[in-house]
Amino acid sequence: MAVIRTQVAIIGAGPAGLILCHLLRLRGIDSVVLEARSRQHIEERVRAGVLEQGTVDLLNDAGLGERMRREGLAHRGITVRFSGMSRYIDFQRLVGKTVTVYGQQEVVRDLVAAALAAGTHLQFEVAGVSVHELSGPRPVIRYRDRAGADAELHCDFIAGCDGFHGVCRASIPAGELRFYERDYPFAWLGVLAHSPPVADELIYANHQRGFALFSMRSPQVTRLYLQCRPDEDLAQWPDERIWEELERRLEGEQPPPLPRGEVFQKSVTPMRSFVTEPMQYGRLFLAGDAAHIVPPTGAKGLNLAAADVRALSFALAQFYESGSLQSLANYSKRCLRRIWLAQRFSWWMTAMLHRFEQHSEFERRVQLAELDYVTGSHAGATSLAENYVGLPFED
Ligand code: FAS
Ligand code: PHB
Repeated sequence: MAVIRTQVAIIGAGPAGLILCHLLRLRGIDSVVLEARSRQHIEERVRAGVLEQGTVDLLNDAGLGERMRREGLAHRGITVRFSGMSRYIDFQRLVGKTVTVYGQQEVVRDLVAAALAAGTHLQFEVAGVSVHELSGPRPVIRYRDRAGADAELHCDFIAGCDGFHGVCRASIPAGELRFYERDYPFAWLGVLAHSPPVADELIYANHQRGFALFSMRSPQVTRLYLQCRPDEDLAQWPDERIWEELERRLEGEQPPPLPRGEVFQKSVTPMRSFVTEPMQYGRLFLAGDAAHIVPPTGAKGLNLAAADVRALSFALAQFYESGSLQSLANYSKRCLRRIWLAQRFSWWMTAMLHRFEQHSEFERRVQLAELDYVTGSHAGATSLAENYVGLPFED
């Protein structure tokens, strides 16, 4: 049986795991990344699309931003549409920062290419991953490699970057963790289409028929979302119906024309808020979706994963430079403050922009009044803007 030794074992090659292996490499810390799926699968998986300024800076500072700078779309604000009218939130003017639209799968593609070029030990299609001796100084991971052979990975620390459905969080003994969660009574029907976007920047629409989001991946590929039921049957949504429903949710004053095109990806994403506390158990550290989930309305998922591993790479470097475990012991508390601020913002955006069946007519009017206040007042718009572009990192 193969026995591999490393300093940090990373489970999961999503944004969290891949950004972490780079940040560690830049600090001379060795890591091995174990990923259950194939390279092709993770590079084609459609997920997030908006990068905060802080995430963009992190990727650039790590030397990973060349294609992002070339192909990413810098946006200075968003449009919020409600009661048949549009209001623009100008991030640049309000808080002096922008966001970048660059698909998560593009980020992952860049990170995988850079990792392999740098000789990072990255194993795809591993199976049966299990973690052991988490409370001791040398945790062990057992797994089968892509050829089906049993193997062991011995390390100083394990980074659990294996997402919401991974093994790491589930391996922590019951009672050691507290969970905070909220499921929403709706989901997002998301499509990718070969058509120019509705507008140069994102439009978030609150409509009587439900929420809609008009985003993009490039000037030729649009990314669109519709609020739907959690158990929505995609077979009931032929392309024609999707375009019609999107048009209806744009109706009102000067509705922007909705260019149509071939829909080449369709999926339903559940809406959930979830936080695990603490994000550490012995020598196992959780990061990204393995520890927390936000509804995508605030575009925070990928950005929170990047912020977690930024903090974790600092703390691990502290250990290897000084032998002190202090910074690692603070990792969870430090990340959770940012996570709860992003949870609040994502919950608030979701509550303000979606249609709640159980809302009374009074609650519906208050929701519209909140949209009017937030988008119509300097103070309200500034609050939305500073959260959307990303709150400063606490260093
Ligand atoms: P990830 O889930 O990206 O990566 C975890 C990795 O671990 C995966 O590659 C998985 O294959 C691997 N893994 C799992 N179990 C393993 C095991 N036992 N052994 C080895 N590897 C294992 N955010 C937005 O802002 N906008 C969106 O539109 C949006 N859409 C989303 C749609 C979906 C369906 C999901 C699930 C999330 C979406 N998100 C969105 C949030 C998303 O961007 C996540 O926050 C982001 O992927 C988190 O990155 P990671 O923590 O790296 O987890
Ligand atoms: C996306 O482009 O996929 C996207 C953008 C903004 C969000 C969620 C998703 O809030």
